[in-house]
Amino acid sequence: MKKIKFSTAGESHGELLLGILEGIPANLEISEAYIHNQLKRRQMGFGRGKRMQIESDAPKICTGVRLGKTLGSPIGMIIQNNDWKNWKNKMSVSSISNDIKKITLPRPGHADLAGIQKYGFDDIRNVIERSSARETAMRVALGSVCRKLLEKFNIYIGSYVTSIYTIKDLNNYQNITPEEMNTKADKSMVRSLNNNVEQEMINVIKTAKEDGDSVGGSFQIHIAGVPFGLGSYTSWDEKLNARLGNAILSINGIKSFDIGLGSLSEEKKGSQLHDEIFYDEGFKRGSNNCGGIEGGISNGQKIIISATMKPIPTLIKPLQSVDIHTKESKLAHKERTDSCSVPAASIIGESMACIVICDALLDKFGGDSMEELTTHIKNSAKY
Ligand code: EPS
Repeated sequence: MKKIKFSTAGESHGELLLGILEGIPANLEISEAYIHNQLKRRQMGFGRGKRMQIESDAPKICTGVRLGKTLGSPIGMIIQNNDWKNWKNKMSVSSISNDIKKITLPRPGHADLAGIQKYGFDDIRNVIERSSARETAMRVALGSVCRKLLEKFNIYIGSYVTSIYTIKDLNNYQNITPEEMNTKADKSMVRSLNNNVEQEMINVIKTAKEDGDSVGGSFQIHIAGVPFGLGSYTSWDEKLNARLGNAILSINGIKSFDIGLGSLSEEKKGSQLHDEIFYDEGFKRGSNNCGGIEGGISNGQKIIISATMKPIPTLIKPLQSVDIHTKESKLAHKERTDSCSVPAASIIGESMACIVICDALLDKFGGDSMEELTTHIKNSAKY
């Protein structure tokens, strides 16, 4: 990240989540209500467990905003964990005398075993709490501020679910806007745009849940309105595709990331894949297989990202594991879980993309205030 810095803190069942976002120019209008609307989108989706019914995920802006506008200083936020009241002993900050049962059966696919080995813990609870996807609520909150900034420059981000388990939506939605995409996807329990596969997606999640199992899937993110020239080919860490990849692959459970046709590019010859160039009052392209980024630079077309999330590793019908203390062969630990959280992951993906595009925009155009940034973009942005 070049201009934006952010960090989050907080455990899944601790008192709250904490976030700090630095680098947002002064005078951006922002409200808790705007951020809360994005957080509500993350809470939705068929296949979530009971936790989302407990949480309201209401953000509180604590610093960096005055009278509805950013000050240019670090923006600090908190989100209370409503469930904390049920975990006060287990998550006590101070050492307490109560005997708290340790978790000793690592779940295959989770951070459990690698985590205790790395940090020398004898209780997997110490790993579960921070490796939980609960943390992503704060990423969505901070990403919403970046989304608000991007909207000021008509850059919009949308997403939808392309597959759940083996049920795929093969339609191409390049012709609809990200706003249209979200309007429709947000009404669907699985964030699907395709009425023909939506029910099948719901059914595979239902079956997985009934079987004590879980399912993953894929989603696509579309970013429209991005000017030419964000990112660069000049150095490895300037490339916009790599910066987006880093952000998306950092989301819990994400196993693959693609730009444009991505891994499907191998099925095409060069003559079939590359997007031909025409001129008609400006350069035009015949297609967008590159997904809006060439040579690590945005080319003015829609940026199209695909990502795949693995099935959640906490299983109600657990897999084989080994007790970390006794070394006895036993079934893995189980606790409340989601049977599918791909719809939520698509919102987290949108939010991470917002942070990266906002960072790249500020990197190229700069400005201490929104007024300055607007002037710089007006004077030099190419669309
Ligand atoms: C999540 C909160 C968690 C899980 C889920 C995501 O709440 P709890 O563990 O109390 O049920 O629902 O996290 C996982 C499944 C995981 O493996 O980390 C959230 O807020 O998104």
